[in-house]
Order: sequence, then structure tokens, then C-alpha cells
Amino acid sequence: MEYTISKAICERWFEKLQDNLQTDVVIVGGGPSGLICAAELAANGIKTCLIEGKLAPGGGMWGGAMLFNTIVVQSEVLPILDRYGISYRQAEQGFYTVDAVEATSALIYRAAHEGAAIFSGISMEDVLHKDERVCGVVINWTPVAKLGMHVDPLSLCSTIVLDATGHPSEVVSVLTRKNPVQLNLPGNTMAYEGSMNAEAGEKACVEYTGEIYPGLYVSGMAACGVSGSNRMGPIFGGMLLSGVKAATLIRQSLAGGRQ
Ligand code: 48F
Repeated sequence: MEYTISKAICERWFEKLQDNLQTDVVIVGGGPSGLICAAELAANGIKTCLIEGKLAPGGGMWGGAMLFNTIVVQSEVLPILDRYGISYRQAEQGFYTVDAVEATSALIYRAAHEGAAIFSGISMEDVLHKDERVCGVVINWTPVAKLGMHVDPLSLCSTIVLDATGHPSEVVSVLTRKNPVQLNLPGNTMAYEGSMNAEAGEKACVEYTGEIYPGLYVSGMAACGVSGSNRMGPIFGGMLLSGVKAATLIRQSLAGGRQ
């Protein structure tokens, strides 16, 4: 029996890995913006793979604020919550509270159920950068990186990479650290996140969601940070709107390329 269990897991997992060595989209980071983007892309037939460095996807949504696992959203995202079967309760005018566990698990379930391939415990450590375009990511086991083991990585090739790594904007950081690139951002360069300002941050994370270098998109807190905008704390409407916007832009780009 043990042999059968182990063989079944290995066969299925390696089939998933092999099937995703070349994809349409690699999303780095399984926070709210990456997860909802993965769900929207996969639901529309885009071959999508999501890499999450930790064991469980969900990013900063599980913890609410200061471990009070409740989040706040604005009325404009209620249609998205309805679409994802996430319940909410009215707070002050225009604001709603949502159970962080229900919201996070719903996003994870939908991304996986729609067919996005989710790999956890695997971190992006570099990008593939050829002919002035990002065309994939370099990955390794998170524990390998944490233990400082000298182990070479594997690569995932893709038409598009989305940096959804939140505050550290790790994909953009590694691209700019290793390559002399100009980004489609104010000042053509990567900026750093400003202090808390919920109104400004919520607006900026949607506004700056998009392609900042050929093949490389940013969403969520990464979009906010690299554009030099503010953090916004435990309000998550902007994250959901950003992920949906990223999916729409990526779909348009892929559809244009296939004509
Ligand atoms: O930070 P995170 O939740 O990203 P987000 O979608 O949402 C931000 C909010 O949670 C919060 C906020 C709310 O208003 O400000 O911060 O922008 O999730 C980012 C995910 O990326 C993973 C990380 O473990 C987290 O789950 N991640 C970060 N770096 C890497 C990575 C990496 N190099 N490889 C793989 N995953």
C-alpha cells in the first residue's frame, strides 16, 4: 500500500511540474492579488502556474490586522465577493468586514479549482531575461534557500510573469539588480514603498497594476511599492481589483500575440 501511495503522489506531482515547465503565465506569490489573478486567468483557459514560497498560499490575508483575522473591503468589490461566494457584513458607510479565513480559502480554492497549477514551498530566486524580455522564472525549494544549500535551480518558461510578491516586490528587485533595465514606471526605475496612507495606497495599487517591462507585470502591494506609492494596511479591495485588472491586461496581451 505504501508503495502505491508514494507512486501515485510522485506520478501526479511530476506530471504537474512537467506540464508547467512552459506556460502562458507564471504568477510569483499567492497573496490575494496573485490568487485572484490565477483564478481569473485559469477560468478563461489561460495556462497559469502560481509559485508560493510558503507552505500555504494566502499571503497577508490570513492575518487580517495584527492577527485579528478580519479584513475590510469597500463596496465596489462586493460583486467580486459575490462571484467568489465570500460573505460580508456592512460596517461604516461604504465599508464591509469579511472573515479573513473564508476570503483567503475561497481565493485559494477557486484558483486551484479553475485549473491554475499551484506550487507551494517553492521560491522564485531569479528571472529568465533574454532579448530584453522577461520570459520565465528560476525556482528552488524555499528550505534550500533558507538553509543556504548550494543547489542549482530549475527554470519555468512563460510568455508572461506576474510579480505578486507583495511588499518586497521580489521579481522586479531581482530583475533590476541583475540587469540594466528601464522600467515603465515614474522615473523609469523601481521606487520604494511609502508609509501608510490607505486612500492613496488603495488607488495606486490598481492604477500601477500592469506591464512594467516586456513580459513582466506587477500587481497588488508589489505594484504599489515599485511605483513609490503608500502601503494601505488591512483593507483588501485594492488587492482584489488589482488581481482582476492584471488578469484582464494579461488576457488582452496574450490574445493580441496569438492573432
Ligand atoms: O503580501 P501578499 O499578500 O501580496 P498581495 O497580493 O497582498 C498584499 C496584502 O496581503 C497586504 C496588504 C493589504 O492591503 O498590504 O500586504 O500584494 O502575498 C505575497 C506572497 O508572495 C510570496 C509570499 O510568501 C506571499 O505569500 N512570495 C514572496 N516572495 C516570493 C514569494 C518568492 N520569491 N517566491 C515565491 N513566493
